[in-house]
Amino acid sequence: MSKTLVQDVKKKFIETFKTDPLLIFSPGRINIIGEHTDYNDGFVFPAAVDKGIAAAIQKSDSGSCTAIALDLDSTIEFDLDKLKPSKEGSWENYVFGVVAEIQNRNKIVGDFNIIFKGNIPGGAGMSSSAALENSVVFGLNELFDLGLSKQEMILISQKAEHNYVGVNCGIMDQYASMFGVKHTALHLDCRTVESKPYTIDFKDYELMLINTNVKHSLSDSAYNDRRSACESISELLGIKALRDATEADLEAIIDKVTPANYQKALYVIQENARTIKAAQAIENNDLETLGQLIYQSHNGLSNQYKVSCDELDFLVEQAKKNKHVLGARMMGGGFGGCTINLVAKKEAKTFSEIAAKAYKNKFGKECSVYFIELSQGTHIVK
Ligand code: GAF
Repeated sequence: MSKTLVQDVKKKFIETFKTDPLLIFSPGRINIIGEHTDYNDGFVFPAAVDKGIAAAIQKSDSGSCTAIALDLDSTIEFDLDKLKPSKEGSWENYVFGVVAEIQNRNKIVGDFNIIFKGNIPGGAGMSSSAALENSVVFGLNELFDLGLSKQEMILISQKAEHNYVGVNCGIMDQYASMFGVKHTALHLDCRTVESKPYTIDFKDYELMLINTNVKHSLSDSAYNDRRSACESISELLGIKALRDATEADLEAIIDKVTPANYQKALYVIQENARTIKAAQAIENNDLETLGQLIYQSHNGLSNQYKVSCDELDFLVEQAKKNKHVLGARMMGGGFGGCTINLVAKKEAKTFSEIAAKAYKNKFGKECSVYFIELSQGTHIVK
């Protein structure tokens, strides 16, 4: 958690609203493996990180609500009884969406003021959206005594994303951000929405992110398209979700699906199996196998699921050339954002410098490197 972020929102809140706020920190996440499996009822392997969103929140007696995004220097005022989605891409949709979903559950939220500030780089694929949603729902639950469980809160955050932001996301990001545990990754079954915690201590190795600093347009619609493709194939197979399919099941309907969609469904089935194997590899301290699974995941994401981009592929190729990197892949929804690298601690800095130089030569722009700590989920800061 960043103390500075929390202090900044607190100071601004007291200056602006002349009262002490409740302080929340809500983290972003990484994902070791299991990409685009969550909305197929499959397995994922995320962890909350030390980067996130700090929120200061308190009841308002002014007759309306105010939300301030400090990073963006943007303020909005709104009435709770007139909520509707704002322009596509507006940050306030995360706030409006959460409030609207709470109201849909017949819970009463009163007027409130909220100020945010975050340090998750936008478009990095580290779930700044889920962090923001969770900070709002967590703060409102506390402030208005709504009696929502964490499980209910993450479903509210997810629905806000579907109905107000327009991304039909799975549950991974909201879950990891809410339930994160220090030094731990969560092997999450997205069907039961229950996870098994794995203490992550890779001894001489660590996880390092490299951000391409690109976010290609159309990523949201491409995401929704892929989800729809998976759902229509499940329907054809007569199953609830692709988690229930085998490669043989898919083979049996090969004539009924386009080659592109066939590959996408095959990717999901294989990625789900890899995510289960990855948990086993971590249990056995078998980092070589974990690394291979991570490389295979990228291969599938790039060539079968088609959610990578030149910049991500290039960074994974850089990793493959370096014997100190056991595995690397794109992380998150795709079309930009970060690669996650399993790299020898002693060599991580050197590798990142070599990769950054090559990246600059190739694309004429900088990438950014993050060493991350696995951290606690959304919580109140005293
Ligand atoms: C995004 C979504 F929000 C998640 O639900 C998940 O599908 C991920 O992309 C891909 O694994 O972060």
